[in-house]
Amino acid sequence: MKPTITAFALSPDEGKGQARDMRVRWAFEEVGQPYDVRLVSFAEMKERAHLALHPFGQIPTYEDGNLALFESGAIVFHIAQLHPGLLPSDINARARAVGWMFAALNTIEPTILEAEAAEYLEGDKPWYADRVPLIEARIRMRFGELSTWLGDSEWLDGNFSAADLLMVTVLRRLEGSAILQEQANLLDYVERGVQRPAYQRAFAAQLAVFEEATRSI
Ligand code: GTB
Repeated sequence: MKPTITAFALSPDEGKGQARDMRVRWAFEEVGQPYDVRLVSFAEMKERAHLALHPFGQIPTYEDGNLALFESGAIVFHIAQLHPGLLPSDINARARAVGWMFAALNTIEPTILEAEAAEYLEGDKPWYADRVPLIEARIRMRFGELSTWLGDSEWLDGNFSAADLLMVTVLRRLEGSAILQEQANLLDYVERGVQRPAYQRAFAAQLAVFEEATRSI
């Protein structure tokens, strides 16, 4: 039996790899684990059957046998624990990689999400123009710190790991933005990540869903 994940039936990003099933698809591709995808509409995500898998009515979810998981980070971690290739076997190196997984989702990603949420929820409010530079300064600070850590290393801590997989997908949220362009080594880091064959396969699979959905509209 293959694990099954859920993904957008019609992704708002038009299959550009921004929806979080991309992280899970990429992890599967890195370790060579085939998987099935169940596509869900926005309405279906809020129905009882999906809420039993995901309390917040979102994608992605993961089902394998009697295990159901939600949260892309937890799913990627589970895949990395089941299969070699995404976490070092040395216990200390593994702990550091897990630390960087948390850093991607808990220190870097929230600054980016704050910018997106502010634009979406407060973009028409009189205070929004004053908020933007404050939010951008926080992103710049974290990106600067991350850039200093990375230096001219290829990956965050030794070999490519689940931490890099998550960090690259997080940084990609600002692809094309001036803030990311300012950090040349972060740009190169993202590029190294997206050039990985496993990433390319995952991206193509996500894009194919959108193309198929729009062909039949
Ligand atoms: N913390 C959770 C995780 O990491 O799994 C967050 C999951 C999440 O935000 N899921 C989003 C979702 O289901 C899809 S990925 N949203 C529907 C809802 O909440 O009702 C977020 C996302 C959506 C769209 C784009 N885009 O179009 O660019 C990018 C990212």
